[in-house]
Amino acid sequence: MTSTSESRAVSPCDCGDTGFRTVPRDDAICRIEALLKANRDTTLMVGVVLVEINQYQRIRASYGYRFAATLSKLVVERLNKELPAKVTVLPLGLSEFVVLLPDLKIRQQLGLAINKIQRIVFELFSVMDSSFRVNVTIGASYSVDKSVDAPELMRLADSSLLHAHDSRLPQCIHDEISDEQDEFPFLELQLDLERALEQNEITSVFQPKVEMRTGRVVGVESLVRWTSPIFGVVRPDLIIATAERSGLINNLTFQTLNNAILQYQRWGKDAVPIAVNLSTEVINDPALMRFISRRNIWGMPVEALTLEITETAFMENPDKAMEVFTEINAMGIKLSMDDFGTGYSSFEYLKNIPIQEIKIDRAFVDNMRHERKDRLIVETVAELAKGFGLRVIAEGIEDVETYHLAMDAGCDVVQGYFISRPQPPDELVEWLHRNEWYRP
Ligand code: G
Ligand code: G
Ligand code: MN
Repeated sequence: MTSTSESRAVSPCDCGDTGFRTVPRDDAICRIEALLKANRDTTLMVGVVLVEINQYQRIRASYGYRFAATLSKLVVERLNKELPAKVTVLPLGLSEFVVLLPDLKIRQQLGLAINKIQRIVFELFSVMDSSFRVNVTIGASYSVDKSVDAPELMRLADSSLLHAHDSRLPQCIHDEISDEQDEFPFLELQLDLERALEQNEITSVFQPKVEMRTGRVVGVESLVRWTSPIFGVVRPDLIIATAERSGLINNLTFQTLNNAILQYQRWGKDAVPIAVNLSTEVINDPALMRFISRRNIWGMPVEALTLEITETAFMENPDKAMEVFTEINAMGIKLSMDDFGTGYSSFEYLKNIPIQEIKIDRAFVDNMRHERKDRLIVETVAELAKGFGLRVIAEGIEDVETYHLAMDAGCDVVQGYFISRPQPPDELVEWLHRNEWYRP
């Protein structure tokens, strides 16, 4: 039997075709090309807006394909209905649409169109008898430059969408991404990071935390450092972001934990408690729990280890984080909530969360010198934390004035360039012996 495409085609069955049909990307690019041509002798610009429904796989997995496809269809229909007739909406996939704006006079019109799209989709949809709210991420481009062709305009929109995702932004227009980022060879960086992890090239520096009342160093925070032979010094946030994006974050975390343990042993009688930062991805991974529960390989008492996690990471999946925190705590390891004040914690979680320490974000701390409101925030957080029996750290103390303000606000411990910059292990030991930090 010949298997022609016709004989293989599936005809709609009677179990309810959703009627959702996508348009190939090639066709969309042809449409863009036609719009560019029509504008060739004018100053008008073409805008390309990619709209992606967030968590689409989750919607499909939870409610089923028919529900998800119906929702997609409703999104397209509503966009078509509410946007001006000259605007084209094309579904590229179930969760991805492109909106073509044919005649922008100024860039601001693109921003307005994006706002409008967000507002249109955010209104409740009713799908198969239930109400549903959609969140989207948007990446957009426009033909600022007459030399730009349709495939390039599409690429710029794709790159903006990716950037929005990576930076957790609701939207991004291509001219908001710096050239540096656009041209940055992320793939090469990723490969080199993978190699560096295999060859133990990642090191840690340590920044002291000092108790104000006694002047005692109560511990250090370990911060990752890496000098790549290809890229030179790589910023820690870029190291972390690259590791998260490429599935290397577990390796990186194990490495930093190992660094901390080894360092603790090497310090011998000079050893101080060490805090290690954890990123969100790691919390959700059972491998972390297995790693830290193998206590027999430890050359470090569990009480000497603190794990820091940002408030934002915690709130991404608070129930899961609570569960993991409880387990970690049960092993005797301390927990610290980092960058506090930037992540919309609910008091409900704060009330029950098994942590021992709160670190007030340095944005508030640093601004105490200038704004009474920031002083008030630090005071209030300190009071709340103390009420809950938690240690309060003010991070990012850069001068004596802020040091005193932190003390007056009721913080227990300070960390920042004023006390000490993060230091390599040997220098830190010398520093501990000199104990040269300012003690009022
Ligand atoms: O010095 P600093 O520039 O070191 O660090 C920048 C950011 O990177 C901070 O927000 C810090 O929490 C984070 N960071 C530093 N080291 C680590 C690490 O080992 N693991 C994780 N997950 N984050 C780290
Ligand atoms: O997010 P986390 O709190 O882990 O970040 C620690 C980051 O803060 C590191 O990048 C560290 O180098 C930086 N840092 C530590 N002390 C200071 C300080 O006094 N001022 C500034 N600007 N950054 C600091
Ligand atoms: Mn930290």
